[in-house]
Amino acid sequence: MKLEAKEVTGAGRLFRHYVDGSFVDTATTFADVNPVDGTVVARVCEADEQTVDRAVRAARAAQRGEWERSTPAQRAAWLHRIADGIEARFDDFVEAEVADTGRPLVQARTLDVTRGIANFRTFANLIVSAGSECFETHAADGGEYMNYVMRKPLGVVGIISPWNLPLLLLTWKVAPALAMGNCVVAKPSEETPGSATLLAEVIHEAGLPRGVFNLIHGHGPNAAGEFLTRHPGISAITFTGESRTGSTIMKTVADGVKDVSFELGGKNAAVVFADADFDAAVEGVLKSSFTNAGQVCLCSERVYVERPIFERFVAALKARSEAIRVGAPGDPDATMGPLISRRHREKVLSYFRLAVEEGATVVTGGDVPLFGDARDDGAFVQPTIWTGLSDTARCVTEEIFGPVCHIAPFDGEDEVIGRVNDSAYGLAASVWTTHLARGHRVAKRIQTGIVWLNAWFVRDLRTPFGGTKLSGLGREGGRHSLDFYSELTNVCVRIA
Ligand code: NAD
Ligand code: 6OD
Repeated sequence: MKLEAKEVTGAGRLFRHYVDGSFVDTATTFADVNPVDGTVVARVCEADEQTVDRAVRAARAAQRGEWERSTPAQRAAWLHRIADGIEARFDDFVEAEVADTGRPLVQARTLDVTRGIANFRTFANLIVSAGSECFETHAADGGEYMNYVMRKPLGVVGIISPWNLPLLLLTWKVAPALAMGNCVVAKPSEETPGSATLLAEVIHEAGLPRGVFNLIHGHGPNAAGEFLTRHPGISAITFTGESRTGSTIMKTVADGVKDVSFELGGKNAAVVFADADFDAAVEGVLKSSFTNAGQVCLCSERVYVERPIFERFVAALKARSEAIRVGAPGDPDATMGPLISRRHREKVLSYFRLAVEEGATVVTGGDVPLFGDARDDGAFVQPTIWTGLSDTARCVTEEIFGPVCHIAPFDGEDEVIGRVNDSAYGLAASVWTTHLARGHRVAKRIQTGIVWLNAWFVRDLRTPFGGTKLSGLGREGGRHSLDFYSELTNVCVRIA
C-alpha cells in the first residue's frame, strides 16, 4: 500500500495535511486506531490554527488564479482524472478504508470506493451540461428585457465529514464543490484519515493547481474543525455528522452569515405492511438495520410491522440476524465488522443497558461477541433486536448508530404514519408493501427527505439527498449540489 506516509520511529506511518500543493506536518499527532483489534494504523498530524489558516489562505489565493478562469469542460476533465487516479489505486483505497473501519472487504469494494469514483464522474458529467434559467420580460415602460442567471462559485468551501462512510461522504462534497469552480479545505473525521490522505495524493498526481484542494486532519471542537468553521475566509460550510454538531457549527458561522448545508442524524423507520412480499421485507429490513454495523445515517432503528404478520416477522428477522457472521475483514465469511471505536461501542452498549431498564424484550444480541483472540481488543457488538418498548422510550426516539432495531406492531395506515412522523428526525423511511397506491399514499405523508418503497439505500446520485427536522438543512445531489455550491447572479438586459 502506498499511503502518503512517513516512517516515524516505532510508530509506523504518519498521515500529513495537504496544504497549498504540499504535504505538511504539524508537531502534535494522534493515533489512528484499527477497531478490529485496537492496533495503531498510523499517527495523524493534528492541524493547529495556523495550519488551518494557511490552508484557507491558499484556497482563497487559488480561487483568484487559474481556477477562476477554468471552464466547466476543464474542471470536468480534472474530475475524471481524479476518478481515474482512484481507479488506478483501487486496492490501496479499499485497504485504507478497511484499515480505518474494519468493514468487510466486499463493502469497501462495492460501495465505498466504487461510489467515491462515481461521485467524481457524476459531477464531471453534470457540470458540462448545466444550463441556467432565462426569461423574457415585457416591462411597463414598453421595453423588452432578457433575464438570465449566471452561476458563479461561492469561493472557499469548508468540508467536514464523518467516519461512517469516509471516502463516499467526503467525495460526495468535494466533487460538486470543485465542479462548480470552488476551492476546498476539507477535514475528514479524526477516526478515518486514511482514504482522505490517499485522495489528496491522487488529486496531487492529477495536477490540480496548488491550493484548489487542501486537506487538514484533526479533531472537531476547539480544534481543526472549529478553526475551519470560525475562519472568516470560508464562504460556506458543508457538513455531515451528528445533529448536535450541526447545531454548534450553525452558531459558529452565524456571525459571518455563511451558507450551510447539513446532512445530520436520523432515527429512521421501516414500515412492513401485511401485504408485503414477506421474504423481501425481511431481507430489506435485515440490510437497513445491520449494514455497516448499523452505522449508516439511513439505517432503520425503528421497525413497524402490521399486527397479522408481527410474530412471524420477528422470528424471521431474528433467524436472519443470528446468521450474520461478525468478524474481521480478513474473514471471507464475515458480513459485519466492528463499530468504529471503543468509545462509540461504549455509547451503543449504554443503549443496550438502557433498553433493558426501559423494559425491552431482547429478542437477540444485546452484548459483545467473544472471540478468544485479538478481536476481543476491538469494538465489536452483536446484531441486536428488541421488542416491547413504548414509542416514547429513549431507545426508540434517540439515534444509537449501531446494529440494533426495535420492532413494534401497528394496526393500520393512519396509525403507523403518525408514529413514524412523531420523531425529532426526518431523514429516511422504507415502506414494504405490494399495494401500489398505498405505497405512494404513505410516501406522500411521511415527513422525511427520502422514502424507499420496497427498497433501501439505492439512490441515483443525480437525485436530491437530505433530511427534514433535526436531520439536516438543504439538499445535495445532482443539480441540488450545483445550486448549493454556486452563487447565482441574475443579469437583466434591455434588448428592445
Ligand atoms: P460528528 O458530528 O461527531 O463528527 C463529524 C465531523 O465533524 C468530524 O469530522 C468531526 O471532527 C467534526 N466536528 C465535531 N465537532 C465539531 C465542531 N464543534 N466544529 C467543527 N467540526 C466538528 O459525527 P460522527 O460521529 O463523525 O458521525 C456520525 C453521525 O453522522 C451520526 O449522527 C449520523 O447519523 C450522521 N451522519 C449523517 C449523514 C447524512 O447524510 N444525514 C451521513 C452520515 C452520517
Ligand atoms: O447516497 C449517498 O450518496 C449518501 N450521501 C449516503 C449517505 C449515507 C449516510 O450515512
